[in-house]
Amino acid sequence: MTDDTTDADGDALDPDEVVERHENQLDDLLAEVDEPTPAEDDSTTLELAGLELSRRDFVKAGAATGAMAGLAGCSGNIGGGSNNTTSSPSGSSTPDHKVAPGEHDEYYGFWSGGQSGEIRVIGIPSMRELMRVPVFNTEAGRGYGYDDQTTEMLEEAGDLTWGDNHHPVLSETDGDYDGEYLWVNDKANGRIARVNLKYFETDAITNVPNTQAIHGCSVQSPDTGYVFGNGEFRTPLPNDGRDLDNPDEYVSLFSAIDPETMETEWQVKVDGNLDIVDTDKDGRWAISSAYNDEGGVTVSEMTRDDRDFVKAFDVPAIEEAVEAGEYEEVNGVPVVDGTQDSSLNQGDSPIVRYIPTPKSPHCVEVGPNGDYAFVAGKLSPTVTIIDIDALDSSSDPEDVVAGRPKVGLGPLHTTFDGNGHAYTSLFIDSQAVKWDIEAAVEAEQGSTDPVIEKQDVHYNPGHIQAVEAMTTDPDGEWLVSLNKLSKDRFLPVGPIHPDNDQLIHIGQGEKEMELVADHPAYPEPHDCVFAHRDKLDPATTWDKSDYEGEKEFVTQENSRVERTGERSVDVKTSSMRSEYGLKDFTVKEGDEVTLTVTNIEGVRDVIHGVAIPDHDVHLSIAPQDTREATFTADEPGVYWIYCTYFCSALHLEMRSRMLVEPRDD
Ligand code: CUK
Ligand code: CUA
Repeated sequence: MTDDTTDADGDALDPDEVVERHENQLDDLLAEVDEPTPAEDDSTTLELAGLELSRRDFVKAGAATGAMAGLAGCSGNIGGGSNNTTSSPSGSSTPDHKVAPGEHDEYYGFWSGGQSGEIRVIGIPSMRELMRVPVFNTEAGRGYGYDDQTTEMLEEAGDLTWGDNHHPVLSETDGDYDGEYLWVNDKANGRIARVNLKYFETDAITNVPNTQAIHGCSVQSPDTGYVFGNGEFRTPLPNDGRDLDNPDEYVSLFSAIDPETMETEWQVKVDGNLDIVDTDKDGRWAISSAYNDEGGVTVSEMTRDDRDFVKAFDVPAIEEAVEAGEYEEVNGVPVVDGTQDSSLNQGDSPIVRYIPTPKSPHCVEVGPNGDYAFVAGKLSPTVTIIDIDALDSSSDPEDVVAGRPKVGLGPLHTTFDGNGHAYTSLFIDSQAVKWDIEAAVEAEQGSTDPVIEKQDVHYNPGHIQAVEAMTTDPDGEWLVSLNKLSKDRFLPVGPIHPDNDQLIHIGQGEKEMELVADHPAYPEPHDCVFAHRDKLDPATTWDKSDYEGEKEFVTQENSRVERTGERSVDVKTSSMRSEYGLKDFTVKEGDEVTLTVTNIEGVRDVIHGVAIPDHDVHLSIAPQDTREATFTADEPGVYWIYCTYFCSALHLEMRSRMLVEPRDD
């Protein structure tokens, strides 16, 4: 493999050479990764369902699926199963995914927004976007990052303007979604945020110390004991200028965050790059996929060895170590040594189990009954099934591997229907593969027999999620494949393409998969999570007792201007259809103005906005809510304040005036 970006003659690569280089690189990597330890006879063919194809053909097939416009399904149905294609079979018993006007969806879907930094709320099965919840980004539509409260929260969390959120996770009680909170990671900046699902608003962001790239994010089942975050990038500890070019000293950190206080309680440093994390259903183990056990800093170094190690964190044992003072405090957080050489990892009960897997796996997901964790191979065509009970009882880490079915090329993520089936996304093959979990445990490692069916998707799927799949009792019925590339699936909109989230009907798992809808997605969701609508109870107006003592509820009678200093003034006003409590107010040039506005209405869906030209102020105020904005009145003049929500027939007349007097001293 070459890491060069020039061809043999030293010329810059042309686009065709770039494709060829990428294919060769993948080909090299894929050729060796069937098992943690390659077989003596390292043949270059894969046998699937009686077919003998070279790995090269597989790579080509995957590439072709994406490259050929209109030829959906060209990679065929390798691996057996039915000949399921993209057209709906006539006479199918699939329930309608379209939701009639005025009807509600059955499920809430929470999508991470990737580099847009937001959470999107999408109804399932209609796939209609219901709302966006800004998290790490600013968003004027909801006044997020424009009022004082959210601005301060964003400033305290690092004063950054964006985040890269991948993994939304829901709070649980008794292993089921309780509809209270959602947490999501920021891979870009090592943060975790919490969204309050009463108000569908971000209410806390924590900047996790000592880490870059919080990637995997999971709540500790069954009762949201912690929120766990995986620091993916290895850095010096502390990262203060030491060991700059000494990668051997870099570590990645597993962090445990208190879901209420959002404080980082403890961290564990480990070898390799931590990737995704999920927990068992009893509060004992958190299981993380990981790659780059080599500790490399380039692609070729990171993929040199044929195996990596999944890490299983024994949470009570780590808590004991913290309790016993067996840690080093770094930037105020106890950091426990969980590297392979650590004294805490010798003997019969290591605090972190290192479980060998084929090299560079991607995800880990724990199945609904908590028996198994599923680690998709990425560069290996297999999913490694880890027997969670065996983590405690077996001394040889190899013994915890309960099965390793061969499912297809580029497996990334797995989801569940609650009826014994797993569904794994195949990035390179551009397919969703349905397979039988118990059959895979019974079968020989590397067997394709557990594979039931493959469904082509368009194209190159990352996460795959079925409804309620992360609970102990998934519903089956619907599954979404979050495809990274859409290529030719939509009207062209310029060179940056939307992703394509595809809705697939799976019934209770007894049916064939049926692709029913494409849904363009703004870049770039990674994952989503679906909760039945009965599990959430969002507020329709604010409850002012939720901010009592923090902000005033300003009535019409109480609307007023108070000078608080030589150059500062408080302006407090109510709002309702179709007037502000103050029809105008006067401040002096250079004043710092703190504007407090209450929406005194109690009627659902009557929102008022506050926009002040040239002052970068925008508030969105729901009924019974109060928001504040602080700004400087720099320039003398008249400024018309207007309402941004079309709230009534007199909305256009809903105005106030800010009169800024010249200051003559
Ligand atoms: S990751 Cu993006 S496809 Cu951040 Cu869960 Cu796998
Ligand atoms: Cu209030 Cu428009």
